[in-house]
Amino acid sequence: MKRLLTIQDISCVGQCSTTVALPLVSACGVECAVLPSAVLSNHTGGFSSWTFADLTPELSNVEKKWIELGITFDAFYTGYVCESQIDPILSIMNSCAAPGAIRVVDPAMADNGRLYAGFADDFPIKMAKLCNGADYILPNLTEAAFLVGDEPKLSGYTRDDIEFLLTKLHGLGAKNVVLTGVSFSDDKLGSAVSDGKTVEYDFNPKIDRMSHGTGDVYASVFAGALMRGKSALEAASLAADVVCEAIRQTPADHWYGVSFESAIPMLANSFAVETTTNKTDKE
Ligand code: PXL
Repeated sequence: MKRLLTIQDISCVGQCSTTVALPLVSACGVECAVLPSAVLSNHTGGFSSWTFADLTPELSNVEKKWIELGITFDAFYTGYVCESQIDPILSIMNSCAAPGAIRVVDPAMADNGRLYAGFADDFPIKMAKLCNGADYILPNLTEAAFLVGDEPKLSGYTRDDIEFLLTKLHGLGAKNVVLTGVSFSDDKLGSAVSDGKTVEYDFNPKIDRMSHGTGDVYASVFAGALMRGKSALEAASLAADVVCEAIRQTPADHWYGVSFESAIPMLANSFAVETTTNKTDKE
């Protein structure tokens, strides 16, 4: 079994970041180790206030211990992190990598044209450093615009705009780019998957509903599926299917996250190996 390390915050309540990554990566059949970068009482997207315990100093303590114990990872998946954590995270990704380890960076910092609460205007420049050398980056359209120094647009991207944006994102030093929130029609929403030579698209029927935490669900399934040998396009497509199912399962009055828990059986089944149980063995 492959071992993935996710580095992002724990929002104790809010169905995002580590509390989403751990169950979803596990449901893919991939061991998920966690390195919490901060502990918040709840996420910052819609709650009126929150507590924030910064665990930056702990990152290098943990790194030293892992080096001493010879602990390595087949993949790293980063999400919501702060400026002071970028260099310690890059250091861990260098010193604790198993041969051929991949880096999946979700530059979780913005949506709907705005940076998340608490991030300074120059934060995207710091996040760009984490994207440099990543095997996969997974920005939404707002994050992508901020990363390359463009004004974010809420709509109106043509296919040429998207492909120009992808070129600029590769210019940050990312090998593959999965750009989410792409739409060329009123009824479809999806992602553009680029390896720097070819761009492929994956679309699902658009669900007209604002949902928090969908980026974390998407990135977690994408990272887990990649580790199970899916191609980037297959992983993107499965991730989008799980997000859609999670949104469909979310009660209308549940505002702070999506009910990804209800999509776990569907996700786990997509990796289920045909097994025949010998009944007599159980009796
Ligand atoms: O879902 C991204 C996310 C993760 N962690 C924290 C957040 C957010 C988005 O608002 O506030 C703490």
